Amino acid sequence: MGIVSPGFFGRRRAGETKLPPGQYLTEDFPVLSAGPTPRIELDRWEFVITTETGQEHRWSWPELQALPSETPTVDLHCVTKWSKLGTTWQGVPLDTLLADVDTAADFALVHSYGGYTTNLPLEDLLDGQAWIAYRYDGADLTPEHGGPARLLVPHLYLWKSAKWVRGIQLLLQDEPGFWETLGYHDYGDPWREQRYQGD
Ligand SMILES: Nc1nc2c(c(=O)[nH]1)N[C@H]1C(S)=C(S)[C@@H](COP(=O)(O)O)O[C@H]1N2
Ligand SMILES: [Mo]
Repeated sequence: MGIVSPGFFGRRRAGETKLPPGQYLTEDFPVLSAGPTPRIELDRWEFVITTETGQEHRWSWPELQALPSETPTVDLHCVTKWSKLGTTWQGVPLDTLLADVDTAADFALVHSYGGYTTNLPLEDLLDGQAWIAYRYDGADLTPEHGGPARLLVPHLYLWKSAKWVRGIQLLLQDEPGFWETLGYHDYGDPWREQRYQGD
């Protein structure tokens, strides 16, 4: 009895709290944006995955909506130390969007409308860990929280969850995004408190 593989409980280690080190709980949903909130008309909206060879895979808004979606309930951890537990979203898993993409890339640089970028290993977008989310708490995602659609990759600090997501560039070599260039950690695992470079 009691033989459970380490990955069985997912990212939450057995016996640990749901609050990563250095974080505090908040009930409200703070808005953190490095610039103005872009407004994107849905008939102009598109999401594009670009491979390292320049091959493009595009989805219009109706095409994204037509894909099977999931409704993950996840905990959010911001590097400014607030955590919000049990948030419910609706979106398309990146597994679905990447399924037909032929790539040898190990890295992803996420691009947003408005110019924000953030980087992460491609494998962190796979295996049910990341979504293009367009609904939050049963309603369309509001512009300040990233609507029409944002990346949701809750196992990393929330700056990796690019709001107003426009596309993902697949890369053979890692390239830092906006906050990573300014000294934030390349990976950003809240459970290892990877806030800044060198952590
Ligand atoms: N495009 C874009 N995405 C972004 C940001 C941003 O400034 N621009 N801020 C990041 C940071 S630092 C955090 S903590 C979260 C905040 O998401 P929220 O405003 O929905 O709480 O969005 C992340 N995604
Ligand atoms: Mo943040």
